[in-house]
Amino acid sequence: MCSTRGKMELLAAELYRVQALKFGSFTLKSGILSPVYFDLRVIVSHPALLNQVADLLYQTAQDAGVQYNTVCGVPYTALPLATVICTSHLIPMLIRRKEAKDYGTKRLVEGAITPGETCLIIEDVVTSGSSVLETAEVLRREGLQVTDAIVLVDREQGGREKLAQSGVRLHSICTLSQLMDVLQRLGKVDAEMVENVGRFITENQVTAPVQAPLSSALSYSARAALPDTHPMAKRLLLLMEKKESNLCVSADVTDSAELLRLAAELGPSICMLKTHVDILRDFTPDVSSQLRALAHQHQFLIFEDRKFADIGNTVKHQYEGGVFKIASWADVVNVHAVPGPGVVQGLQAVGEELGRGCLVIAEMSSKGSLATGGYTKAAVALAEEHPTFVFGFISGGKVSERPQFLHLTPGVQMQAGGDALGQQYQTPHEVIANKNSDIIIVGRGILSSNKRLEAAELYRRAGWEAYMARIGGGGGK
Ligand code: S5P
Repeated sequence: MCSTRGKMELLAAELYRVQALKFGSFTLKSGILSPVYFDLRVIVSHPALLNQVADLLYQTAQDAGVQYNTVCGVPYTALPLATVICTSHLIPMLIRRKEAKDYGTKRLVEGAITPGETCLIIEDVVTSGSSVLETAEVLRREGLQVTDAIVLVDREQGGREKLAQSGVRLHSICTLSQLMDVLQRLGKVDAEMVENVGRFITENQVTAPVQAPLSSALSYSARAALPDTHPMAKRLLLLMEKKESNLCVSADVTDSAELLRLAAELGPSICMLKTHVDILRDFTPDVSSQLRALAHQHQFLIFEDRKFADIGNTVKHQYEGGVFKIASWADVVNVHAVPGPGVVQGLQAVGEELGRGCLVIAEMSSKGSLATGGYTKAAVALAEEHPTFVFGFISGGKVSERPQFLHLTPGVQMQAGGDALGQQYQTPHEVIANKNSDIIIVGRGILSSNKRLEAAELYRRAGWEAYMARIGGGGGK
């Protein structure tokens, strides 16, 4: 909000004098005709004003109690502002490259990045919030947290709400209406212009303020940043963004050495490895510890597809003990909803304190599956009732609008079809772009190839491109 009246008047008068804001009739980037136009690029030619704006931005962050480790300006206008803030207050800065589209070879962010740290975004003017959001996404992909953005002017056209929906709080030195009031007081604009601008703001809202976006339109990293996202979902969403992979390989092999070879070879391409540990003919505890080491090395999660389906007391033992001691090495397990809440509660009693996560089977890919309609609804309700342990679903597509939940879909191959035992396949595009699921689970589509890595990369790219198409981003790697 506006700082003290005197400071605000000084700022408004200076911005007006250097023509950083102009009145008339201007065609904006979007094609809309606007009675007011900001061009903050000119302030680099006015060092005292540059300092003044930087100081107010810093003060706005202080007043709002924002905690951060680094600062990044939205390129290019806010770069000098971020620089002044950082040099004046000895804060490490990050620079976002705008031109490096080639993700594979060029760094998108320059400066020392410590994943987990919080980066504050600085911007000159916010209209729809999309420029701030783009920068936030790039930073989040590097493992940074982005919780707040500070802006000189909020044009009040819906950007604040849009950013809030993506987990970014917007703080402004002033809003366009406040700026207009000050300029009217100073005699720079008349009442008619103030009214004109007011009408323009009301008639040009870029997003309906209260309408939440569909969860499928949000990026993985934005969903990771939501307040109630389960820590396991958050980890998974962030590593998906980082590796540009929404591929889970279903490692349905019967030989332990082959399982480990698969994990080592495909590890860099996947976000998750799904196991059926009870089909291994030669399982030893050493296999699970080697698998964990590979998961750590290549940054993927381990999902034991055990499909627990008994009373709470029994599944607790099945999860914790027996030969496999699943809870000790699997990040994620899944349950059938058929026994009711007890099955989740039994697993949760073991898994929650180990930081594990669970998926509820809401639908199945096999022909004639009974998990449809009312059963699927009940499975979704079961998940919603246990948000500290359950973070998503096994399903054919999106079954819940809650953006914190992840959807994982098995029965995926490049061509739709099926096998002789009732399995039914959908394509990666169908699953991710049309059915709004989040992760493709692929078994034989990759395993039956004699070039498994190439096949996995094919699926990774197809899954990622479908995701980019869904959220409206560019191409993949
Ligand atoms: O509904 C389901 C649920 C699961 S977890 N349908 C499935 O096929 N699965 C599992 O996904 C199945 O147990 C197998 O491990 C994998 C699919 O393998 P694919 O070879 O057919 O891709």
